[in-house]
Amino acid sequence: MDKILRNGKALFLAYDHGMEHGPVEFEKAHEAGDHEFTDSLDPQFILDLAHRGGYTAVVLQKGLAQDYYDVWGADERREVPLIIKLNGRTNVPEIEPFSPLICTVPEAVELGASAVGYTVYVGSEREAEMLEIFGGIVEDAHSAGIPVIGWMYPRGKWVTEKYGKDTNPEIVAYGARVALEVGADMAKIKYTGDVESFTRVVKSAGRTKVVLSGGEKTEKPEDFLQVVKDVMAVGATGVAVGRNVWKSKDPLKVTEEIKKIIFA
Ligand code: FBP
Repeated sequence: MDKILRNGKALFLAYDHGMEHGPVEFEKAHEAGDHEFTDSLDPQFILDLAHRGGYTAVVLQKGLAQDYYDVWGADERREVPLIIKLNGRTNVPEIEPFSPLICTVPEAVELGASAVGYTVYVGSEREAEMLEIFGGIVEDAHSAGIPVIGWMYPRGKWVTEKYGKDTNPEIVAYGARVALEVGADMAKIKYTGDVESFTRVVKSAGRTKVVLSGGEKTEKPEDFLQVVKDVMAVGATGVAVGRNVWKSKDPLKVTEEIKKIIFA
């Protein structure tokens, strides 16, 4: 776990959106940017950003790990550890949320991963399949000596029916607890909207570390930074951020602001 942390804190640059949201997400980012260092459609741009920004790890799907990370400089690879996201899906089919496995733990290790990530759509009709696969991943990763991060995202018609929205604090805390129960080392969790409820989320996760899942880009960078402050104040280990950095006008500047909070 220490490999993907600095002083016990996590600052991950998330870049699995090409799979989850499609290129349109990066094009919007490009249009919004006016900084010399902004072209998030290009994976190399993200790797350079991760390096220049001093991220403690970068999150990629297997294909990018193979075509970009694996051929990156040895110094850069050492300085920016890799987290491979093992499953993924597009946002095209209108079906109950399910994210199939794309990469195995041995493949991820072969590609140089220091940790692996896996999305569980807690509450989905297909939750049982995802939990079963997740259990196997925890076993494989721990046998290989690397940590597992659960993207614990409540989602699906039952979540909407029973909890109203997927950021309802009760179902988010439930997701955090599931990560602990399954044996994940870290849970990536969306913000519940207020400090009190997020405190309970962190407590629900027990000894499973909690990292904030960045979320959609906020209109003002200060709003995102306030969320980072709030979650760090109640025991989060750090953040996994994507859109609030590489969709911003100045990704390196926002990165520095986040670092001031996380490594304070
Ligand atoms: P962001 O910081 O951009 O929200 O990235 C975090 C993340 O979990 C990504 O890893 C993932 O691609 C995306 O959000 C998924 O978002 P959603 O499933 O809510 O569309």
